[in-house]
Amino acid sequence: MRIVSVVGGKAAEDTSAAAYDSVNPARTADIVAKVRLADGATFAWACSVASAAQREWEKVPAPVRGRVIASMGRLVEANAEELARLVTDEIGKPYAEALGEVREIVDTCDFFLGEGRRLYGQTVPSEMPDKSLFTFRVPVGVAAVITAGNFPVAVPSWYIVPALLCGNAVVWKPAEYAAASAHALYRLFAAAGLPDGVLNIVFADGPATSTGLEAALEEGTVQKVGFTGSTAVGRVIGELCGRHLQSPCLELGGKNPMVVMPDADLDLAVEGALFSGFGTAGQRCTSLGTVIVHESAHDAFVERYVRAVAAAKVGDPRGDVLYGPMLDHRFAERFEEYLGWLQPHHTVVTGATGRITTGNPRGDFDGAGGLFYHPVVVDGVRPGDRLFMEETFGPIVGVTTFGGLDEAIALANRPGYGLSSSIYTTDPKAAFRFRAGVGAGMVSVNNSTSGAEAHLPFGGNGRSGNGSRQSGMWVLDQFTRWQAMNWDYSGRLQKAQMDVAEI
Ligand code: UN1
Repeated sequence: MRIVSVVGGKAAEDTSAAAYDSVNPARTADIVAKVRLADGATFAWACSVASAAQREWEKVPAPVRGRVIASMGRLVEANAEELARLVTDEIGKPYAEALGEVREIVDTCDFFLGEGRRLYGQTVPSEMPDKSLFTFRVPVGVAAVITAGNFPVAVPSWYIVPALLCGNAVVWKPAEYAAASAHALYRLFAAAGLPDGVLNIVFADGPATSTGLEAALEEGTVQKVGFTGSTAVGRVIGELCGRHLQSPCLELGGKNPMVVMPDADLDLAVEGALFSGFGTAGQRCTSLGTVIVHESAHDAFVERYVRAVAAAKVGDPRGDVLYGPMLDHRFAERFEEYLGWLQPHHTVVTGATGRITTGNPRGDFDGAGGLFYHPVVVDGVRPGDRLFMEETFGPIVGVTTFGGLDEAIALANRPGYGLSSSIYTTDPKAAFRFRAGVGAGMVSVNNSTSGAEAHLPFGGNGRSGNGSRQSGMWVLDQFTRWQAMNWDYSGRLQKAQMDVAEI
């Protein structure tokens, strides 16, 4: 499969210099797509094309835009299995999870199609007689959507769907290593009746994207940036947007804690820690980072957790496995770096004593050089350790202990991220106290740190983002701006604050 950027409804064939091979991480000799990468100028040009298209798109009544969103959802649903298979082949996500990811796009469309008939403004009382005040939501303009490849179709849809519904145009820059999945979603969305130029897809590497984005911000053809990815890149994008007086939507990394209280159902906690620690090979922004377990439950928890991890199947993502390979070779290399953070005071309790192989952890997986890693559980991590403080995007989970709830909350907050968190307890007081004390944007009680639903606000604080939220009605505030209108029908000039009616 050969893939090029699509701008204004046309393949942007001849603008690219570089080529990129998107490879199946489970069998690295298989090329899923050959991608032509665009340069910065093409990215900036796409933003100007989107800008022109947006001026027409915003005139389409919101309920009609909602109908287009409905068609997008139906097309994705009708092609769900094919899209999920492609996601599995391209990034190694187990098929069942990939299908769930596609379902999340449909959920997002289901939610926003009705928003086209709401998109409410307000009537507001005036302090003066014979005067009415109103608010309207207006589209921001063009949204540049820059996304990671661990959720190559669902997470982009969290930006694209509401942005389009609100009357914006979009330039989407997906991760190169998930280009084929992104292109497939683009084609389904475009087939739903979007006018040319309203949704554009540009494949570009990091440097070309930042040059292009900077030029577009300078020219005034981008009004909102939505970015999902690492905290390091999020800082760069935040600075760039800040220089142009824009506040981006930043959805960054996490070091998501799970607190296990002494009264917790341990088997349930183990199940949650298995799924959120190792599902998607630990490559979710909501993946579990550290289990913070009460000292009285530590030994029992670790014993059961290690047993569950050892029994878990890792391998061919087309089969029934807990997780497959790393997303691509860069993630594999970075994961090996994280393993270098192991300290003498850590106890590696699974993962072949921490010896990492790039072959199948359970044998030679098809002899195809897949990027598979053993699951690793590290007991005894503590504040100050890099393994405790930093996101480690991969199949590794730390374990530490606490004595009282306040200590557990302090440990949960210590790394300074604030995306997802979880507590296992049967005591409602502990659950609510944890909710109030933890700095995370999302809190689970007796559930894992992963697996957000499409109509709740999704997002983080601190090193996990700038407080912007995706999903649900809250995202409308990202993709619209409030416009205030006052209408004076008194027939005279009434001056605010100066002509206040007396009682
Ligand atoms: C991400 O990894 O960027 O809640 C998002 C979850 C998924 C989304 C993860 N639905 O884990």
